[in-house]
Amino acid sequence: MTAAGPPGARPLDELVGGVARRLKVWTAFAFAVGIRLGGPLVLAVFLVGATVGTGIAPVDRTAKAVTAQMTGEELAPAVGNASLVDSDGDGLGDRQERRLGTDPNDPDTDGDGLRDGWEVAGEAPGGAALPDSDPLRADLYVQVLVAEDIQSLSARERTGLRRAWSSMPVSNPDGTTGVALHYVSPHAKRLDRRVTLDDRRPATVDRLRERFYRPEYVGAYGCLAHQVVLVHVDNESFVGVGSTPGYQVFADGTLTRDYATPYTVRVRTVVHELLHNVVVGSARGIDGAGHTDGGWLSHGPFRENQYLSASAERAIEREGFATAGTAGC
Ligand SMILES: [Ca+2]
Ligand SMILES: [Ca+2]
Ligand SMILES: [Ca+2]
Repeated sequence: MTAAGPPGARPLDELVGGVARRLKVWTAFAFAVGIRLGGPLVLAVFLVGATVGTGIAPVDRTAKAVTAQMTGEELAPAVGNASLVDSDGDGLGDRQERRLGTDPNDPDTDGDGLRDGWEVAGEAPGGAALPDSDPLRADLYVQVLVAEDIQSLSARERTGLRRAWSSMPVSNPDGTTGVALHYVSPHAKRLDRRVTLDDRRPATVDRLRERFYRPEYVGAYGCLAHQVVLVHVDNESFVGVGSTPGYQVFADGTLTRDYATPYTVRVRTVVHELLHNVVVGSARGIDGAGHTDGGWLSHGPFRENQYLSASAERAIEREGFATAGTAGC
């Protein structure tokens, strides 16, 4: 893990007119992280195929491999069965992909890190349900954990978080724009403990990540769902952290003020940190710490920065979510 230095931090009270916690600084930073929990997902696409039904080939085999393993009576009908060909190994046969409009040569047509076969089946290997997933539209699955003494996200905040992502100008293969954010459980899980983040050193954040991004909390969603942990941040220099790429963010859950915007400060923090999870920092217009001049990924005033910058948009459209196979998952 390498730490990205804190970019130019600006006091929150300067940004929002002198209200809120003095000296609390709006900043966030990205740090390279290797998710070590959960281990690599085994692409047992054949399970997906079994779920999806007819027309789905054994997942991780090319047509050549499939036919090579067939013998005698099995071989004859299979040779002429183009539906068995799964060129990209995503659990959907080429023929079915053409029918659905997905790319038979790209296992993740919409670049959201979820394989086409999983999205069609609505379930990932391991049993994690992916309700409302769409292989032609970016989906982001989010789990919210709330530390003791922290208010759960209100219905308005949950709607705001969804709205922030759905309004992003990211083009999808089906012609729509935006990212569909889904909560993996209807209500945030409450931790029976107070969690305080008092520094943002990678080692500290890493310890918290290992503590909470584990099956006990994230269940079958390891390497699938992005975990949002609302905690107490006892430090004047930051309000949240997010790994890049990664599946977890921490945000100061005490910042419930909304400053007359559709988003409370903590929701804006979560949007910012989740973007760090999925946007790589090397794209043009994005600095080494993963920040942009304006928009959600900037440090700017809340009111004027509720949009996705063109550079972040390009990064997502070209590369897909940075977590798609690059975070040790
Ligand atoms: Ca396929
Ligand atoms: Ca996908
Ligand atoms: Ca999708």
